[in-house]
Amino acid sequence: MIDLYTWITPNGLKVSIALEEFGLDYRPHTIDITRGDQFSPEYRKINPGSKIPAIIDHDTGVTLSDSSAILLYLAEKTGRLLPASGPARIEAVEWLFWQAGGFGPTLGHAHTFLTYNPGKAPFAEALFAGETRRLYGTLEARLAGREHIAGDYSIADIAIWPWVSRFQRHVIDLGDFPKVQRWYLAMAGRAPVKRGYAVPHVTGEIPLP
Ligand SMILES: N[C@@H](CCC(=O)N[C@@H](CS)C(=O)NCC(=O)O)C(=O)O
Repeated sequence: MIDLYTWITPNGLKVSIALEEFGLDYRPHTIDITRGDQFSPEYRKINPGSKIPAIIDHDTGVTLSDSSAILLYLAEKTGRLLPASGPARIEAVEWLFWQAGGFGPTLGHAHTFLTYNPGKAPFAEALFAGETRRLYGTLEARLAGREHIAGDYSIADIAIWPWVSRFQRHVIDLGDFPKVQRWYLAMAGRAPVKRGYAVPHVTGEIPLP
């Protein structure tokens, strides 16, 4: 049994979607970051960094935070959605890191400036809007002639998709990136993705372009 501490944001959705895809037994716990649950003494024992998501795997005694590390851990635990070794594995890891180091943080900043604080910091708005578009261009080029991000469906797809599901908040028209849109809609149709999207509570339908 795995305890999942999460909220309705992309980093949390990555892990609930992965747990649904792997078919692992888990219990979701709501950490509402809008009311400061992440700073409670109880949660800080699980993740001293006060960020969601985190898991406790009672089968192994492992407590883990950071969505990319959790995805890697779950893929290794199950032996699924990540090649076991060789060039195919490192290619999927490359895109997992691309998301962790660039796509996720940049889109998060784009939300902060473009959607939550418009007009306060024009330079930052232009910077993150431009960088977001550049990263979508990278993804569009990557998906040319490919069904998935790296080889077969993998944790690289699961890491990137929840961020794309917030396309309205980073003011991207998916119609400008048809290969990303095709990949996004294909994943949106998967039953485990739909189930994971509703954790820790239903926020509505998956946004469609
Ligand atoms: N690198 C971390 C980032 C986690 C993160 O930024 N979580 C956000 C929600 S998506 C959070 O907990 N924010 C609460 C806060 O900053 O106080 C990961 O991939 O899990």
